[in-house]
Amino acid sequence: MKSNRKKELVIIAIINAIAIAQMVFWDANELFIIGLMIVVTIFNGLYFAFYVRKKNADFLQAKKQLSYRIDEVGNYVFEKMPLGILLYDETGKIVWSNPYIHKIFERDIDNQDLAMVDNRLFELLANAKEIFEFSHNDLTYAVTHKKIERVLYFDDISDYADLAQKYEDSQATLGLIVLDNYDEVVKNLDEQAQNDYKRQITDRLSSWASEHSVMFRTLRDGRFIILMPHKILTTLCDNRFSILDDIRTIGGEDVVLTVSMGIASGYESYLASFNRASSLVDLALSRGGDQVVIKKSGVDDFQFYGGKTNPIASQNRVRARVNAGAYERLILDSDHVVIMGHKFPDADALGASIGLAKIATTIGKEAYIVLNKGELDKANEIFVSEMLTDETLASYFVASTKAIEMMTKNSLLVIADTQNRNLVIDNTLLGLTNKIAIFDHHRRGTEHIEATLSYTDPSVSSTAELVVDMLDYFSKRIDLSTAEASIMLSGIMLDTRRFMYNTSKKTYDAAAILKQKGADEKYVARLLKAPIEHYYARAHLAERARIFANHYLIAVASDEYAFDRTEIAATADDLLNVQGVKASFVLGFSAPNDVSISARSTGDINVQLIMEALGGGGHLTNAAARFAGTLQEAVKALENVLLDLAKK
Ligand SMILES: [Mn+2]
Repeated sequence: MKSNRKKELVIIAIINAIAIAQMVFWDANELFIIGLMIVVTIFNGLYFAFYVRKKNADFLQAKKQLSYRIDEVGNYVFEKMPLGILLYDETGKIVWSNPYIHKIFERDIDNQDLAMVDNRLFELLANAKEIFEFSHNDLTYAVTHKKIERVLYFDDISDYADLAQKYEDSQATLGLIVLDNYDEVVKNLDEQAQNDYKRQITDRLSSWASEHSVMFRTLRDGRFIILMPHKILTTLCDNRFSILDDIRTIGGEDVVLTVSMGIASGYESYLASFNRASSLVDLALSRGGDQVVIKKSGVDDFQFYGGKTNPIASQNRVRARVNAGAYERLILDSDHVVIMGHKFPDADALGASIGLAKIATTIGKEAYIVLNKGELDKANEIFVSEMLTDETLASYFVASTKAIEMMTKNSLLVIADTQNRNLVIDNTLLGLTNKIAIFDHHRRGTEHIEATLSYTDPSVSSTAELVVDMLDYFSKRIDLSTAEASIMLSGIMLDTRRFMYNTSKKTYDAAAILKQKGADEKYVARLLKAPIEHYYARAHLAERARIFANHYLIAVASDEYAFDRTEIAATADDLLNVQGVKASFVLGFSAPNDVSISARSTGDINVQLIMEALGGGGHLTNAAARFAGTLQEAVKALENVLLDLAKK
């Protein structure tokens, strides 16, 4: 029909054109032709007019029909489609909503206050983004909020949300369980008792696993693998891994049996999960064992559970021997050795560094210790200036800028008394060589330095003790001067608060070895002398101590004075001697917007976990954190962590 009319139009147009051409070129006097032309033209005009009218009528008809149909669709969407629409006014009153909204809230909610209908939703409107999730009666909606128009659209995404939850719940989760220090713990028991303990631990773990539908298999002696969907891990976390406490009861008072676990969830393959779980177990052990470390793929933070006992001193000297051998090989393979401690190096960092430097020079390589003399605490200034009066010792030290110049790809960088990349004196050095060795007695945090050799043991009192422990195992005899032995001894004395805390039999052995190698108490006493300001600072801080939640002592410095970290730490040590106190916390400014917090515990409370919650770290009985903010904010944050802890 349409194409027919087009043809007609074309024919008429051609006739028309011929007529006009005739009018122009033919003889204009011939009346008949002119008459014919006029008739043709009039016919044409009429035809066109009729055509346009007809077309308009068709269009209007179609349009009328379409808008009717659009209305129909609109009504259907408003009334029947699973899409909720809600309009509210500036006071938060619902002015109109479609039937689907009534279905969601199971009643007509028009003319009611949104806050009264669902306060959660009302709060979400204030805070949330343009599109947010909202759950009601077991269903989940994606709500689109048009703030300016004051309209909410509810789209039921329960199926999708269920699927997402199912996906998360079913993520493959793989864990490794190891017995901490098992061989050492049981080595003095007869074989019958040893086997008995091993069987009891395996039984306890296996029944815990089957109780939670976790697949459990023994890999080899003292190592187990567990496999479960992620949903089960959630319940284990809800129980806070009470299995750890359970295992600890097996040994009773005398034999401390503990396990550590590393659990990886959501990795792309089982192999990746297994490798991840292995490194998580290492992290758990380096933090002292008796704990669970969990890492989910795509989530930055680690989760820690347990860690309630103090690490048990390992009596086994195999590790000292193996690590001494590895250190010697690394030294021999390198051009020279550069040793670096933590920022504001204390007696332990310096003592350990000197021991490690002495080992390197005895083996036949040059060794340097990084020290920036302008960056010292008041107390350590005395220590360092006393130390530098000895010419041989003074020749070890170089500024970090100098060390950077000297560094080659074939230098061995040794890190002492820390393993945190943010705490070393100058972390540019870390990127300048591939050969790094770490000697440390702190628990490993998540910001640890990747190293070729890492000898770390949180059960050892100090890094100086760790170094002394290795002295016997080098191919050459390591002799120390009186100054060197005395500085190493003062490191042990500082970190054990003069043999009051964290000591084991090995600590006294190390002290005896140093004494034998020439350490002198008078020299040590001179090194550990404190400036008078130190006593003023401690008096000021102690005076301001107050009891919090029965067992804690919190001392907050006045915000008029800056305090050295050593002063804050020493006061926390002092305050732990107060009767009935289980943990002490001292807070003071070191620099504007930089609050230092030192925490000490008698052992009943894990201050490491408390300081970790504030972004710091340390040991069960001795930990610290730095807080960016005001003193008042830091105290508030600390109190919140303590109150949270009390709830658990
Ligand atoms: Mn130390």
